[in-house]
Amino acid sequence: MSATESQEAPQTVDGWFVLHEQWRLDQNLWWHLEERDRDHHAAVFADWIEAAKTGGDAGAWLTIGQKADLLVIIYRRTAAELQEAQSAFRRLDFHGFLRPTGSFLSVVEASLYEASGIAAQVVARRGIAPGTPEHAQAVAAETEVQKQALNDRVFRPIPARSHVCWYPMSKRRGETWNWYALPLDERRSYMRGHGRLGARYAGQVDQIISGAIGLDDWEWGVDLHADDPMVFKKLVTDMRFDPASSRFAEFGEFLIGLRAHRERILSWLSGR
Ligand code: 76R
Repeated sequence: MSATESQEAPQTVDGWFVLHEQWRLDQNLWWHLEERDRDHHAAVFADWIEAAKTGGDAGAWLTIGQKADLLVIIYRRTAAELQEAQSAFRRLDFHGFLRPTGSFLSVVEASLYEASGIAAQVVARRGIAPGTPEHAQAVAAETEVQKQALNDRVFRPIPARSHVCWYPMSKRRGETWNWYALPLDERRSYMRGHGRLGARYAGQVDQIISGAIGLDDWEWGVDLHADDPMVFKKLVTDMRFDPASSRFAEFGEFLIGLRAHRERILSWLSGR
């Protein structure tokens, strides 16, 4: 392992710019409105969420606990488009009844820790001798195929699940355990163990990892989407014992939400 190699940042395939925003409803103002005004503002908000799916994706979740009442997640191709969506939301009358309790800006990512290794395996199965120009070319071509598959993944719509578990995290930079001082190979091997553990939950959870280094106060956003919220508890517990997390993970606040399409938004905001 050379010194330059040990400093290598993992390459990523980057997808949607993502904005998480969470709010508390100002109950005093809201419930003192005339019913027809409430219904009107609520309907306009529900329409806006629908319309905001165009150009990326968007969704609303009703959250449990005092950290927030509402979580809104928006996906867009560019930071500028995300800002435009944010401004459109700010212009709604309904927005005036919301009190901010947090936001997070990040970019959906897939890391390429494994892509070149997988490409080398695919090429090896074809029987091309390593060390030859054909081999190098075949590995490069296959790596592109892997990247294209990852590219589709980082531009998927928001998973259609009934619950979300969202939290920010960073990797530790302590004296004993410093993720950023590890050689690439060691990080790859940690992430391989992490990925294998996660794969046990295939079909039960869709995880979206978004990178926020240079964009926000934590290094990643983690969104877990599942129909059974017990899956969050089990999966995150399992991860805590996995070395990639037990040695290196630092966490922010967790927020749990129930996906709110039009009807749930309207019943929440009307009390009916
Ligand atoms: O890309 C892949 O899906 C395969 C391997 C994989 C990578 C590279 C993977 C799989 N993750 C990767 C990267 Mn993950 N992940 C988290 C958390 O709570 C905790 O302890 C940590 C929060 C969970 C719950 C989780 C779940 N993962 C990352 C990274 C970037 C690291 C880097 O680049 O340095 C972070 C911060 C992170 C965090 N991960 C999986 C899961 C699950 C369930 C899987 C399996 C997905 C599947 O096979 O369908």
